[in-house]
Amino acid sequence: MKLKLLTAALCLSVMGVAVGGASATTLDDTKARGTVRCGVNTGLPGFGYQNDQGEWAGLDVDYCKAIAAAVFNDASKVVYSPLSAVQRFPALQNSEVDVLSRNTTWTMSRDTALGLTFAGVNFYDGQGFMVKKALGVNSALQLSGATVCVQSGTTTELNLADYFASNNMQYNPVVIEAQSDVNSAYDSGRCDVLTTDQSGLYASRLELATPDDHIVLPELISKEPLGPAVRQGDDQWFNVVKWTHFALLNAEELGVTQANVEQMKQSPNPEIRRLLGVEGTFGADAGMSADFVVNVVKAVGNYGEIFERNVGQGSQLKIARGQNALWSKGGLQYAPPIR
Ligand SMILES: N[C@@H](CCC(=O)N[C@@H](CS)C(=O)NCC(=O)O)C(=O)O
Repeated sequence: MKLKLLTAALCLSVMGVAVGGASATTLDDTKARGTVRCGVNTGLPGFGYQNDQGEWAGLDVDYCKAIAAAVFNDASKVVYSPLSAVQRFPALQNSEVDVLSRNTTWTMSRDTALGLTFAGVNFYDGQGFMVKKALGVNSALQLSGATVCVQSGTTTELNLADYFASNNMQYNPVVIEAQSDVNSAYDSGRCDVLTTDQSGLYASRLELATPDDHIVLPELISKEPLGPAVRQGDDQWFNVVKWTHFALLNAEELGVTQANVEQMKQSPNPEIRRLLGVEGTFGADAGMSADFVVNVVKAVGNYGEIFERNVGQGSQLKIARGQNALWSKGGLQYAPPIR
């Protein structure tokens, strides 16, 4: 209920009210306000959702906390705005949020026509399909003629059309704005198939009446590199978000964890000393404190810790690291050095 009211209020402000643009830089405004305004999912387990205590949690939410820890040394200094797929871009464009951290795919048109800038990829994903086991289907190529539930305003809707057209298959789309309604439509049998990012399928399956009656098909029909985005035209803020992300990856690569970050400050390894601000002026040059990475890792852990806690083995989702492993472990996650 609380969530619905919040979303409704936000929706109104997206449609009607012009919230004043940034007067100074986003970093100055953020510091003056004392909070980071973070656009998150309305409720996607593992990524952005409110837990049983009503607290925001998830991999994307930990990025909001990491940015707040980087700027304020206080991960609680975040104002969360739950945004649907359709609401998310206007909210960022109209300066209602400072950063969008919400399972959003980095695409060319979002970088150009929408005027956004992606600060990196914090989850390499791809679009998949879920069906009821009882349908007896084990490949997406058997789905011709199916009714497919899909959310509007997403890359998902576009990829779906491309996939069926390029495989000469027919389908009946049921296009719905709110993902919770998409999920209930599928659960109630209105559609044979549910399609979204594979991460979202595993998250949605947990919320179905009988999760074990459904399978995620093996095909991935698209690349969905998900990551935090900011408005174009403010390189200083872009750097804050980008280097918070890179710091999380570099911390994992260098073995700096939430538990050992304090003692790692004594490390003789020059890369660790630069990362933790013991040497150099890297943090200050970016408008943050010298030891911003210490504050970030103390608050949320390194990237691997964030992953495992929210979507990996420490979570109900149990998603494998796969492409999200570090480059040094066969994955795609790679950060430039602090130099
Ligand atoms: N990654 C895709 C899809 C993102 C997306 O919005 N996915 C849905 C399904 S997992 C979602 O998060 N819906 C929740 C909502 O809109 O409240 C995109 O950026 O367009």
